[in-house]
Amino acid sequence: MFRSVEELKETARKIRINIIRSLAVSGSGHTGGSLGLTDVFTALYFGILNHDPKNAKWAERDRLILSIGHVAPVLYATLAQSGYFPVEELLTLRKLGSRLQGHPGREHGLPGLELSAGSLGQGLSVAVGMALAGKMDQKKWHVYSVHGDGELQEGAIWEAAMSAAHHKLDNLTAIVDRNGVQIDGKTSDVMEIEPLTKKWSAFGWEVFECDGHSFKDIVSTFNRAKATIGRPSVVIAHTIMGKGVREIEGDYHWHGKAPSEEQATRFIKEIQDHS
Ligand SMILES: Cc1ncc(C[n+]2csc(CCOP(=O)(O)OP(=O)(O)O)c2C)c(N)n1
Repeated sequence: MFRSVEELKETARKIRINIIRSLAVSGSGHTGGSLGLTDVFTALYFGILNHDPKNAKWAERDRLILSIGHVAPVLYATLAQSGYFPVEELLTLRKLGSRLQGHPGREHGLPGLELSAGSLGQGLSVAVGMALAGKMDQKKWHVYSVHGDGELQEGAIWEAAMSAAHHKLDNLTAIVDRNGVQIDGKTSDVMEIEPLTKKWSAFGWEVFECDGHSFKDIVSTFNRAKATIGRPSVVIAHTIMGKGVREIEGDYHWHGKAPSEEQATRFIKEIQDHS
């Protein structure tokens, strides 16, 4: 399902606009990380994943685990853009009875959602279990799990990382949103996670890095990661929190804040003008 870089850019623009619209209507939620991960999600769903939005439970699909449930708006907007459910449903974000809760819950029946998430540090263990099942059943599908850099401060991540290497899970690719910030500030101030490539490497993983806003780089890096044999792979995607809106870019205060209607109008115009 390869798309041209221009098509991916246009799709990412639509997704960013829908993220802002949904957050402005809900009045709460996580804007910074969602905008920062938009290019990675666009590349995954429109250029990498083997999936079928019309048949969300297709047994042979690649699995994408969102471990950082708080950036649900980017997952929801990407799933809707892919055709899993109507784009208009994004405006029900965080409403009572909606399938799109602030942190994703499978009990609400949203097509394309693989994991209920929100409590940080758990997704990699789930991804390891899925990848192990895929190996046992000799399946060809690949498991991707998305993590925050602040999330890597959770000990459970490293327990899962150790087991993935032990079981030689080359059908698993973890993605780290390396935006350098978390809820309370810079990761280097809250709890240093460097040297990150050496850490993953020491845990037995094949390590890749990419510019998380260059589609060419993201797509080629994911393709190389998927080709890894005999060990799990991790892609450290260098991103900017809030990418696409200058007022938000790099500002951790936007980790968990939604735009007002007035801000949303300005932000959407900025994204539309930047073509
Ligand atoms: C186990 C657990 N502890 C704390 C939180 C609260 N929390 C939500 S997001 C977050 C920061 C995560 O940082 P990062 O992974 O870098 O995400 P980003 O700020 O880049 O979106 C925290 C502490 C949580 N959801 N789960």
